Amino acid sequence: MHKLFHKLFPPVLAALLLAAGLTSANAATSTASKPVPDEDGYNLWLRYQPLAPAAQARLKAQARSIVLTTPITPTTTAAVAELQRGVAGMAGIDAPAQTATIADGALVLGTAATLPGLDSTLKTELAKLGNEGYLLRAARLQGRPVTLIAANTDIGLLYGAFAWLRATAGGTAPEASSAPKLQLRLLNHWDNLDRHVERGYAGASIWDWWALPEITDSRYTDYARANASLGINGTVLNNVNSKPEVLTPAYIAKAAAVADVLRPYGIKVFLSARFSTPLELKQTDTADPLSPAVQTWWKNKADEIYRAIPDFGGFLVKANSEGQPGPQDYHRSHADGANMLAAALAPHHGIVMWRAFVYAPQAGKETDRARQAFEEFKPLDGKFASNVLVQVKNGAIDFQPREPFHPLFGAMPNTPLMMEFQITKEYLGFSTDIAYLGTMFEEVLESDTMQQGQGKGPTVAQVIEGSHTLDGKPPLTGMAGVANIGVDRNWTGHHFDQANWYAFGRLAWNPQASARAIAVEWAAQSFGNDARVIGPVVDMLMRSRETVVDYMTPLGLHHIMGTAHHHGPAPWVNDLERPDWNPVYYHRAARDGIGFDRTASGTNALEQYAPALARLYADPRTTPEKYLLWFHHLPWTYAMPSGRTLWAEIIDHYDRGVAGARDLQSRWDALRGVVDARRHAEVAQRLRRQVQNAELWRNACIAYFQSVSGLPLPNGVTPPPQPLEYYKAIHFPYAPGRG
Ligand code: GCW
Repeated sequence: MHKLFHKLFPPVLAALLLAAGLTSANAATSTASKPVPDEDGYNLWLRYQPLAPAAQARLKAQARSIVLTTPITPTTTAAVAELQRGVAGMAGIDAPAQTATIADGALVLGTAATLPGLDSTLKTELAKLGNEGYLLRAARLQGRPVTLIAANTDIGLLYGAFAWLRATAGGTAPEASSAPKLQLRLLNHWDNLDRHVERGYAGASIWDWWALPEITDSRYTDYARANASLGINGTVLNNVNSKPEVLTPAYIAKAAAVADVLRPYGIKVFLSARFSTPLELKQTDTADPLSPAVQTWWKNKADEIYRAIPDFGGFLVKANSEGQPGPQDYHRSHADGANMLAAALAPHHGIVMWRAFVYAPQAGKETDRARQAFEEFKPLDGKFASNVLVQVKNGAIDFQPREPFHPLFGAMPNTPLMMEFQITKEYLGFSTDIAYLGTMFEEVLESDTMQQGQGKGPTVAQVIEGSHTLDGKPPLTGMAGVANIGVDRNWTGHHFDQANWYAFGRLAWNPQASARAIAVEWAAQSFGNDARVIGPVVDMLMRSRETVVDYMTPLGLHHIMGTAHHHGPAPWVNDLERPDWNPVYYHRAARDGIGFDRTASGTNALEQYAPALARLYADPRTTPEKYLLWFHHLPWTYAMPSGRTLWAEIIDHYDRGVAGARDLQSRWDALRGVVDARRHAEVAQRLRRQVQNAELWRNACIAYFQSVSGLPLPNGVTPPPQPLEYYKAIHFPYAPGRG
């Protein structure tokens, strides 16, 4: 242990740092003179690599010491430790930490009450930043030039520390001040208790339920650091397809052990609750939400959980959806179910996130699947308890490569709606294909719901920020992301999939942030603040999702993936148990044309949107091309604005998709020698798979749609190298991640 550390660090803080395993002595020790070593990706965007000499000199001048003016707590300890780790890595110095003397060039953490001589304008600014905001500023304290990390709480200080490190690593000016626009910024793990991750492509679950509670993996702390660095403040540990056992005493103790590790980082633990838990555990004889015995059971259960986890966040519930039990089993509504659980949690300030991902439980009774969540939930607007949020997927079908925003956004002004994005890429190439979701999340968030007229908003971002609510009360707000994390060394399977975790967290903090700016930040921290890398990596990220849309589901096509696992093309599938599971249900390709008519002449799902939007999209000429076949069934010969026929346009997109995948590959090849060899090779391997995947999609879809359209291929188009039967015979029986 460094002598200076003991001299300057009070023993209590030193002990805490040691316990956390985060002292400067075992922080990254690389210096500017060493070459960048191979990376395995474990450190995510928290690499803290040596800066260029001029930036290092600036950093050294700003962090001669780290002064904590607030009490030493696990959270402030984590903040100081992270700063020491970052400064050590980026500047090669051990910045001594202490709690007393403010010297020139100190990095000072504190609140309005503890920062000596803080000027009144800064105090006023700080007062506006709430419990999680922070302020970063070059300032004078007691006449000494210092760098301030100021906040109103310990968590604000931790977020401020991470923000300062992010700016330093990326060579950008730190944000002067920032506060989150959403209250709940949550990961949803679809992790089962046996560690299988539904739709997981990065190995087993990081939650080792078997080993818990006695054994906690050190990875949990790094998970917490990574999430806190983005401002993620909650995590639902288990799959929405939940099991009753997760609410038994043994599993509550396990969840409590995880909560203890995450708590210093401001991350609350939530659980997915199975609606029929008391019945299945044989502790009640019904799960009817209006049964007093059931209500009492849940109240007692909530009390029991809070005894073990005093800051437990609450429940996430998937009910009456895809076979999960729910209140409708007893002819009760979603609101009855949600409010019963909400009543049990309310005394403890817990919340319920009730998912709107529902579609008719019985085959044969369904209307257009895209209509069903709206039909069930819109009538319940205003009927939910104040500690309930309705969690709505970004689109009305299911996490497709592209979907128009869900019509519920903007349509339930008296109910807090929480966004559910999927970070794991169930429909976008698992963890083999690069698809930066920042642009997809941004596209959804900036969509104009047109509830107040075209161009007048609110946007989806404004809806979830709660700025539209009529009664003026600050509602609960939130965003959830279905996690893409597993035990793979690099956490996400593909190095580039780390960017999706990152982008989700940054957009949950500020839903109006720019996907490109986020990509730049991520690239700088993940690959080095070097223009030769950042430019090309950001270009790759920014074009990647459109590339995937092009080779999978261009022009508004959707859900034509392989059955169950959702990998690869299967537009021909027409024999599944329910019509709305079949790709043919979604593309409706026939001799006369292709696309799903959701206008008044079809299912009229369009009427669920605001009138201004519904009018605009009723006409294929004024429907954005990217959603064309989502809303319209059009002849193959329909004349596109490009001058091509629809048939030729579809083919052109598939060709663009393949060209786009090859382009990603050549851009990456050009970075050989600039990016560390290990990550370069690992990404290059996956890009080869991505090109193959793009070719398979292109060839199979062209072969199939040609068999339906009966049209010749336009001049110059390369025919698929194999007959349709060849593509139909390809199966992926062991594809990962199935439910
Ligand atoms: O996207 C679909 C998935 C299911 C998932 C379901 C849901 C957890 O294919 O695996 O189940 O949605 O969101 O509930």
